[in-house]
Amino acid sequence: MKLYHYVHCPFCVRVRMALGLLNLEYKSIVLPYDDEKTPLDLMGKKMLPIFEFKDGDEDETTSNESLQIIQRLDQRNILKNELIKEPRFKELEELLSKIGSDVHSLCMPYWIWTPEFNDSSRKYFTDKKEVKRGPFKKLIQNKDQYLNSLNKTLEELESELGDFYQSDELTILDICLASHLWGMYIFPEFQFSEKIDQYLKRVKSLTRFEYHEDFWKD
Ligand SMILES: N[C@@H](CCC(=O)N[C@@H](CS)C(=O)NCC(=O)O)C(=O)O
Repeated sequence: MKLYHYVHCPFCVRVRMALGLLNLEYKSIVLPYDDEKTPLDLMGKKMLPIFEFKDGDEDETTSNESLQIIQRLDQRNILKNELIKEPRFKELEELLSKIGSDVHSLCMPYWIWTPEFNDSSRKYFTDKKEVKRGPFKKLIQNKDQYLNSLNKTLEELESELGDFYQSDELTILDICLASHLWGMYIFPEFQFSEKIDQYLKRVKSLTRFEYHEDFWKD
């Protein structure tokens, strides 16, 4: 099995966390962000994650929808995947979109300096993202605005956290939430509250997740 992914992409992180939790072996391929050809050839659009299931599976063998990929991998339904059909998943999606907006504004200017990027993919990413969000320099100059907004959301989130999100067991909701928050570990001097940090560490441990492991393995 093969996963094509971007390290910074929360939807890709979802799949990596699920693969880790399920302890499944796969080939990890971090695509340069400016590689348009590979995703277009595989799926007809430039969007990751792309997952290639083992040859011989009856269903189609590639997918690029994180939740579908996870549902198919999680054959014993350890993550309670039916939760994505409940109304509370809609609520979580609204929360994720609030979190995602601030996390992206804060972290994109830093993600581009992580080992995932080279000069050409950094330029491609910056040019593309600055169209929507404005110059990265301005995002950093206005960081307090995004940090205040994020901290307010995180304060509200805390009341929903027991050991896990609205649950004492890890579910698909935690995979979605933790993967959206994870990028903030890159932001200089940012600290999650003790409660959220411990929560993320619990998810990390169960999912055997190492953010940049692709760059440090033998
Ligand atoms: N619905 C998809 C969303 C995946 C997605 O939005 N991926 C983004 C990266 S975070 C992407 O590949 N966008 C195209 C691009 O950035 O060029 C999923 O859940 O897998």
